[in-house]
Amino acid sequence: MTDLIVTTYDWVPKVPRGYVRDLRICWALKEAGLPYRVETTPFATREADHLAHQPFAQVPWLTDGDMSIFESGAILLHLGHRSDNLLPDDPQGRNAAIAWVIAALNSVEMASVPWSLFHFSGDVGESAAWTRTDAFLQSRLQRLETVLATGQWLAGPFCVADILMADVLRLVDRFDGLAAYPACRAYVGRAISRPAFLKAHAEQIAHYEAADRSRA
Ligand SMILES: N[C@@H](CCC(=O)N[C@@H](CS)C(=O)NCC(=O)O)C(=O)O
Repeated sequence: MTDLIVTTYDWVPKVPRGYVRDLRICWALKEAGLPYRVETTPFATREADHLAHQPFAQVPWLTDGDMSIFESGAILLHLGHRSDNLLPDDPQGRNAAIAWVIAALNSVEMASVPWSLFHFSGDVGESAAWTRTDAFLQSRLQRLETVLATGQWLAGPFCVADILMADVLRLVDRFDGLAAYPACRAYVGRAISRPAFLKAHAEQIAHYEAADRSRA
């Protein structure tokens, strides 16, 4: 019996499928070869039990025995301590990986999420707000392009920082936002051609298709 449980929604609309953040966790678990199972929480209602695990009523969260951990970055770092496939074990490599985990979330995703929201709402015309948001993301991508042009992965070997950064950039690529950044795009391509990503992605799509069938 496995003690690692990833909780995600029981159902989501079609648009976010393949991008729900439990994928980051399942991808990492597969990279590490750690057994786990997926449980669900209602999408339609956010009950007290959900808030007890995730204070913003979001997903994912991970249960590891008696511990419950929320925030995809925190979960990935937790898992990193269980597998050298996820975090290098030398101090320099480990610190670099942790720095890139935080950079993916706090320097790149901080710019990419508002940028993506403009795209989801189709509001990418001439407004000052869009122009500012786009410029913010471009400034991050320009720097990242230089970094990714010089190495295959962010911190030496593939690690949780690459899971996060590739997942963040994958959403930008969905709206063709990496067209001017060939190194970023090639990096995403390398990451998402890994068997662990392909399996985690296929399982997320299948999970929500099964949910559609049980609602029909
Ligand atoms: N910072 C959180 C973000 C979690 C998040 O945005 N989850 C989305 C699914 S990918 C969600 O639950 N959205 C529904 C909502 O915010 O109500 C993390 O990385 O875990």
